[in-house]
Amino acid sequence: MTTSSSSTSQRTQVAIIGAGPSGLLLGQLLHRAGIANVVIEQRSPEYVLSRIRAGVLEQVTTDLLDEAGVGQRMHAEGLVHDGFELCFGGARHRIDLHRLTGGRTVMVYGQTEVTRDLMDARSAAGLPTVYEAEQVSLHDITTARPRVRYLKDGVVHEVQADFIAGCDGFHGVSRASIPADVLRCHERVYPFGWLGILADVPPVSDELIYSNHERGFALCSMRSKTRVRHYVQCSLDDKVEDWSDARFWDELRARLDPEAAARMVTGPSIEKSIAPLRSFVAEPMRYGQLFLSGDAAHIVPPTGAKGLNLAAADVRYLSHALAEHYVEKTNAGIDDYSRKALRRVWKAERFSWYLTSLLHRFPAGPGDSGDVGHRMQTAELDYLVHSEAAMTSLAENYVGLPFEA
Ligand code: RFL
Ligand code: PHB
Repeated sequence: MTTSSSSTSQRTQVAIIGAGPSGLLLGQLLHRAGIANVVIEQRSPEYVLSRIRAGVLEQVTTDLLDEAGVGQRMHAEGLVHDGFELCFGGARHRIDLHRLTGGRTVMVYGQTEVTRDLMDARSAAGLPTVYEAEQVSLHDITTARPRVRYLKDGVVHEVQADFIAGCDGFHGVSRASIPADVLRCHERVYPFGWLGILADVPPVSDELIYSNHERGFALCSMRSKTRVRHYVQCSLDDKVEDWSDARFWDELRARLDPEAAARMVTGPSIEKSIAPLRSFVAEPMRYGQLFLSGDAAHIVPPTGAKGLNLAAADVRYLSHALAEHYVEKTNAGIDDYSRKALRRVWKAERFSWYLTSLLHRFPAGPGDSGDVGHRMQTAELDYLVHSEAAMTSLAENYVGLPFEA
């Protein structure tokens, strides 16, 4: 590194923007393949770890965390789930993931823990990570020597790289650095949000419960046998302050079947937040030497538990493609990255949209009368839980589709 009083310059192979799960996992996989990388993050590590998000990992994601050498605590503390329950019409119906998919399961292990494990591995390996980087900007993206510039402690720093990985989430700078006439964005914003709480009480059931109720969607999830993560569909106008803990628990109880409602243990929330729901895809996922991964390129509504898993899938394709570039000296993988990643992205978008449409209360459409939307959902749910074919389709999407060779 060369240093002057007001600027520094550093050289690496891959500059990674963002220290969320995409950026940290990519950094770890590249490191294991012998590829130098620097991670540049605008927030502090504490802030990154304070965001409560995903809870369900597909088997392909847990396999990738193992490949990155960070799966140990997840296997010790995570909960393997063989199925989940759909609740409607006052009763619960089990989807047996294990039986329907020839033995596949999902892992309940919080995104916060995944991120912590990746941060620990990164610092143990002594890999460079810049936190609290301000004014991050991308330069010369379409040349062979792209650069990332940022400000830290009043000093301008520059990282010169072969490639830039844009892993900086939906509001990041990477996608915004691609010219508008190159990028095609597809978006649907749903007319409701999810209010989520975290509480140290035992789960309602051993497995997750997804509930379709006239009052709105509800989800009972968990982080461990002593910590729950619950959600209720709420209005986009609602504020967290409108929802006392008592109001939340009453609303959740009202949206469950009588048996689950009776078993629910309540307690003070330790986190409460509202998330809007959207489907979003930006195409292509490559521009020059810049590759987008994770929420920087796409957002799914959380109903299908696909966001983090999709981010991990992008990172898998990108890490393998970059390893091919450096080790086998072929660009075939990086040239095919966007097409391959988007094929999987759109399938996860479809599944997440489908489950969102099936389980939430929607405002009546212009030609609707009576309660057509809710009746259609109930009929579809009734069909689903009595059709082996329909349940198999749901299960194989939920556990995660296989990767393209
Ligand atoms: P992240 O996690 O947003 O991380 C991006 C990082 O980039 C930083 N950043 C910048 N850094 C430098 N310069 C800039 N200009 C920057 N701008 C931003 C940010 O500070 C941040 O640290 O994106 P990433 O890594 O792609 O990971 C994506 C996942 O976080 C997301 O898809 C999931 O959380 C979605 N999700 C779920 N996914 C699942 O697979 N299973 C689930 O069960 C699940 N549940 C959920 C979810 C998301 C939720 N919310 C809050 C939308 C439940 C909820 C409620
Ligand atoms: C969660 O535990 O946060 C969670 C679980 C399943 C989902 C979404 C979120 O579909």
